[in-house]
Amino acid sequence: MDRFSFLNAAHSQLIEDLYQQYTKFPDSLEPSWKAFFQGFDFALENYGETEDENPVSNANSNPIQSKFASIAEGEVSEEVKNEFRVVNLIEAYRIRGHLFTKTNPVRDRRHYEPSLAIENFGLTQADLTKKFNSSISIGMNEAATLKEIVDYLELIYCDSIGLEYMYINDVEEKKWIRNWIQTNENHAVLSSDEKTEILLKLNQAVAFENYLHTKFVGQKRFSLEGGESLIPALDQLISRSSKNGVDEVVLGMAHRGRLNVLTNIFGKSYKQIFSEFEGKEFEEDVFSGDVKYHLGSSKVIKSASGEEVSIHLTPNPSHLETVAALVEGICRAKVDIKFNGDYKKVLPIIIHGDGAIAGQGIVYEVAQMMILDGYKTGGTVHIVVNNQVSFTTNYLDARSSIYCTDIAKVTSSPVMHVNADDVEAVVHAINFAADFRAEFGKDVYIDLLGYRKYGHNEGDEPRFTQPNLYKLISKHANPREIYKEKLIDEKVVSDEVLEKMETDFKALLDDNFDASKEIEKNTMDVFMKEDWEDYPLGEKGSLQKAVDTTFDITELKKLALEISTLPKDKNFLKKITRLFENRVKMIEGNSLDWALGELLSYATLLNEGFNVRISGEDVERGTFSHRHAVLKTEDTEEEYVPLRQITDQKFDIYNSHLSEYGVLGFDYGYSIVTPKTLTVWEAQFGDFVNGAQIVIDQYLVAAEEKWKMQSGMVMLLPHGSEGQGAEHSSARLERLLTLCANENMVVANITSPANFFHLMRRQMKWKFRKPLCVMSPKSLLRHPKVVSKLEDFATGSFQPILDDPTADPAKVKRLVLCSGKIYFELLERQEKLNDDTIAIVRLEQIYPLNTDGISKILDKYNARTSFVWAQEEPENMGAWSYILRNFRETNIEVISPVQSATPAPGSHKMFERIQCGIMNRVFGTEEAPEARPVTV
Ligand SMILES: Cc1ncc(C[n+]2csc(CCOP(=O)(O)OP(=O)(O)O)c2C)c(N)n1
Ligand SMILES: [Mg+2]
Repeated sequence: MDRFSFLNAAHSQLIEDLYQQYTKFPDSLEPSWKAFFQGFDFALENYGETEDENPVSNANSNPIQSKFASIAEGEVSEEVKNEFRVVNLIEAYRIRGHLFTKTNPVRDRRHYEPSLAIENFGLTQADLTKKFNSSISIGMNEAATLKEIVDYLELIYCDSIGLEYMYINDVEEKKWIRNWIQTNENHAVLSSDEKTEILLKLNQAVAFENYLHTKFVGQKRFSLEGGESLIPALDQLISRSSKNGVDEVVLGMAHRGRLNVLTNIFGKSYKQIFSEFEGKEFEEDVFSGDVKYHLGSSKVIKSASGEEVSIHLTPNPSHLETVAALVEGICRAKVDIKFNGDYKKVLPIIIHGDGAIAGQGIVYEVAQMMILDGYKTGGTVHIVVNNQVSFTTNYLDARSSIYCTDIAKVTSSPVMHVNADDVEAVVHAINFAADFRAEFGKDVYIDLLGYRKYGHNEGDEPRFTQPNLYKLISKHANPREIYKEKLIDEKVVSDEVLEKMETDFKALLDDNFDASKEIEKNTMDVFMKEDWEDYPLGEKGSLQKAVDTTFDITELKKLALEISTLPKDKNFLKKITRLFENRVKMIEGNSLDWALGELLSYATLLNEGFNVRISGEDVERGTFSHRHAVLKTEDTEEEYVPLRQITDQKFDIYNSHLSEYGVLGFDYGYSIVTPKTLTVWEAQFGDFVNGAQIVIDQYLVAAEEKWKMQSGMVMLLPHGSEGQGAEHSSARLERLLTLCANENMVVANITSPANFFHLMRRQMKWKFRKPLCVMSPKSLLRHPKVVSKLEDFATGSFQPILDDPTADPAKVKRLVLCSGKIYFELLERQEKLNDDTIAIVRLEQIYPLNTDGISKILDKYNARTSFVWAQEEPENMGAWSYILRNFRETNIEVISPVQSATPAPGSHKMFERIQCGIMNRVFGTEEAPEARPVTV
């Protein structure tokens, strides 16, 4: 047998690592380990007969094992071996203690092997009374008996809190965590007042749910029962964080317990909630509102420590976990704009369900933001309201990981699993989360392990699917009763005080119930209202009004030259130098391309006091290498950002991680806080936007109607059929257009740099905010005809329709309406044919349609003129269905590729044939013999 079998493989590696660290940096180790190795060296020096004088020189040797091996078996005393065994036991508690906790309030935990029984570590019952020095390494004052050590470890690692942290690689973080939990054996130290306050919050949480249960029988409320300690937990998190320096808290949560949070944390009046149960309409006619358990709120409250804290509950759609991305974006915007980069001022809290956190991919996308430059928020506190079930699905079917929180390991974040029935442990875990986040600016997870008293909603029968569990739950006392008993035992509160607490609150609810009857129509709290005071909601028709987006031409040229001139003292790649020289030539030659148009829109907005944030995959250079907003010097890779040289305003541009859903959600969140920041998200190719479809459907297009929440978010979606195959051709314009109604956003497909410039500037010049989706160009980025003059930028305005500049209405027989890149193909054919019987009109803004402008153009041409919509997307895609719906009274024909299940063909030859077919049909020609007729 191995002489050192008491050191199992994993632990010998650990000790090996520690020993290595000790030999290099003895002071970096915990004092107890340092003392241990000093003793070990002493033992070696005094008793060790080394067989190999220099074991480290042997490449295959393991120095520590060699050193151990060098001690003759008989020379290691049983005490030393036992000391090692206790070290192993301690290590095992740290690594695996969380598997053996008392964290499940209603049923036994799964069984894990090997257990932490001392016999599994080579120790015996007889050792329990022996003293060991390893006690010092766990924070005990002096050598302690094994029994004392085990009891102590049980308290720290295996009571109502299970802690996972041993996967963290950062030594400082681990050390800090260890010190934190070793204080008072990882148990809360609370004054009587604090305990009474906790009970008060628990009473509110429990009594509120009971009240709803009896007054609104069977109505959906997604009760918190079984997880009510969330309320004292949030209360504590806000006050502890406020003590730690946080001024604003942004919360994202789903349905479960939301009404409880709205009332008992956000102070929404009980009567308002009761009134919402009556299903009354909202005050405003034009706004459709939302169900009560999705609504948001913003309040300033006084925390228990007396500090003012702004708290926000982000409006939430049904789609679980989407809101997490928004919460991060909202917090980041606040850090950037309001708190001057101080991440300690804003705290993001995300409340998850156990099913959702384990199952939804966006959780991963958001977790990966934790320390990314463009997306970090100084650490998020995640709380899982873990009721051990997801709708009807058992946890065993809901995940492969042991814990629903295992995502935490991706970011090496600590997790505390805590028994939701032990409210003091919950508060303690919350304090840990608040302190860890404040100390390290990283994410931390609290897994609040409770149960769900009823079915998924209150009309559901849970016993259909979990009969055994629900037998246990039905007999289980609620957490208020459990805590009450404890406080009575401890003589912290008397029966009379408790009774008064309960009757007073019940009376308050009764009064509110009566008052709720008086409310005729419901009103809605507007999320983050104070940030939007200068931007009232746009009135109907506002999107059609012209906006002054002009800019002084001299200043414009100056800015253009400044952002196109590189500093002489930095060394850039030759290609970059040439590209920038070429930009200067374009400016001097008064023919500016798309990139210049885009960059000038940012430059002028910055110049006027707005900020710009652009994010997305590879946006710094630009997927198509057109933007070059961030340059790297050739030698040192130093960053140079031309747009930052012209202004003190913020020009932020970030390459994102490879995420659409998470990043669009984040940037959308950013945009709802910052009306003065042009917030742009660019998809790598437009088709990838469907990965973020949930954000578009649930927020971007609908938030104003549901929650009166505005956003000036811009989405740049590269779109256009360019023979690259089925993918990368379409941003699914058709889908976006089906989402347009009530002026909820702008959808544009732009063909000139100047028009794009005005469109982007209009976004910020409006006195309200609307999302903007741009079908943005690929090949047009470098098309020789896609250029504009400085005057077009300086004096023009956004043109929703571009009429044919050369058409003579008297000669025109066919009016072709189109949008985007196909215009240039039509134009090319027209010029080739020298055909003046056809007028080509471009829709630059597809939604909302400028119907007056279109009517004026139609009126110019005579009644016999035929009217055609031409598109390169298959007939079932693109804007055709939308055009048809909007031109019901007009006799309009479509020329497009035939309907198809994919947006474009796989073969380039076929693509050419299809494009040529469109031209042939528009111009009535038979060119390109290979062109196949395109049916309509
Ligand atoms: C993305 C998404 N898929 C499905 C649903 C439907 N749904 C609503 S609640 C729920 C179960 C959620 O379970 P869990 O996260 O554990 O929260 P709980 O309701 O148990 O608090 C499901 C599947 C949803 N709302 N969102
Ligand atoms: Mg659940």
